[in-house]
Amino acid sequence: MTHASILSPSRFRSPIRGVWFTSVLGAVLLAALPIVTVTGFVSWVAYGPQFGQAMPGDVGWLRIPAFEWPTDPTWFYRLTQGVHVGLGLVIVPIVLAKLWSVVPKLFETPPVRSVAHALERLSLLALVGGILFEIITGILNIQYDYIFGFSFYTAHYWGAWVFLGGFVSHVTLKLPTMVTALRTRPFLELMRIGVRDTVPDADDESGLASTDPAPATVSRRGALALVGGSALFVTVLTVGQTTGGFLRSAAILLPRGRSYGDGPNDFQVNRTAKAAGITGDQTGDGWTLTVLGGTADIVLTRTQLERMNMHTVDLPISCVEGWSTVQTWSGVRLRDLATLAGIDYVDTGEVRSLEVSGSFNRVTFGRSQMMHPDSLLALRVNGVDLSLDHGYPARIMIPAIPGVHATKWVRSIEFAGPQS
Ligand SMILES: Nc1nc2c(c(=O)[nH]1)N[C@H]1C(S)=C(S)[C@@H](COP(=O)(O)O)O[C@H]1N2
Ligand SMILES: [Mo]
Repeated sequence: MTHASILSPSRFRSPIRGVWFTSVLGAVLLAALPIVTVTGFVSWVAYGPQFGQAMPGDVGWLRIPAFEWPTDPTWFYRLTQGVHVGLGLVIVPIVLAKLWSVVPKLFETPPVRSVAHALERLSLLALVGGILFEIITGILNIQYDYIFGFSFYTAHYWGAWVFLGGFVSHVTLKLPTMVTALRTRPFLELMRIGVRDTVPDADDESGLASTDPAPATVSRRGALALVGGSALFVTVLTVGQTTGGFLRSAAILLPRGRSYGDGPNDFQVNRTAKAAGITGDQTGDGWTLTVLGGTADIVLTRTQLERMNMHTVDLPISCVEGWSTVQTWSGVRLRDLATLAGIDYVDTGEVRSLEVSGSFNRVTFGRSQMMHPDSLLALRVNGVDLSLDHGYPARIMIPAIPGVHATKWVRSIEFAGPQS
């Protein structure tokens, strides 16, 4: 027996296989995948390509038209990225079911029959390979230790384009088939049929139906309920990272959901002070903030900052990993710091952390992000000093930015005017 025969169509004998079942799953994915794709690409823009911060940086002509990332509504990145990761996880069972429903076709023999057929197969490879690659790299990135030797961002970005190429060609080729299949057999009618009355689709010419169907062990209704139930289960395991509350302990797919003590600082920590190599000496009484870009640099102690005008606002930390949390931050407005340094027109601001290594120890923001009345150098959260893990003595909090730019353990801020 050769390997191909293990996957030959005759071995897949469920009578529910066929163009109708595949089309139902296809229709759900057709609605969901564009949302996952667009929210993913939008995240690339949120990192600030105009400041050389989007990853990967050099993407040639596959550059997404950059727009200035908005600061309002404050929950914008929370929504786009929460949807990207959340929906991306929720559709995993649906993707797997869809693959199950077409698996004999993926391994059909002969593998290539004509030029047109070869192109169709190539687009399938891009589609299936692309989506599995995106799911696997995405899931690995939200776990603590990303295990690949290559950059997640680069891999996930290029993988997305491969997937998109496969997706667009596949939809172009198969949409008419899907629409016909769904029109021919009304969904609700089929949902009334139990296991005993489940029979193969009549004259299915798609090549998806079993050539030698066995008696049904599950109805189409039962199979779709299983897939839908799995998607729901993933939802329950996922939403707690964003909603908080009791569901947070159920958010096991996103491991930053555990507890960090009981106090006002008990919310997700991305990278602890210890992991970032931040020591007590650096953040003790000797810590100062340097503000650069004015006529003279100014150096402020934490006590001096505390005496400035305090502003309090609810802002989210929205991580690229999909989790988010809204907390109440208090601190000094960034624009007040600019004024103090004698700068009247700010074009960009560059923030640096005490953290020496890592790609997130320095970040540049645009004018609207620096000047927003709710953009803070935060000193306190929920009425108490920031904990060391949340960035004590001071961190950046700006509306609608990706969490990765909410720099902790800030050491300096440099304002720059136009073309300086
Ligand atoms: N200096 C520094 N700041 C940082 C990070 C970091 O690794 N180093 N991680 C960022 C990321 S990815 C996120 S999501 C937020 C998380 O903030 P939190 O740990 O206070 O929840 O901090 C950001 N600020
Ligand atoms: Mo993050």
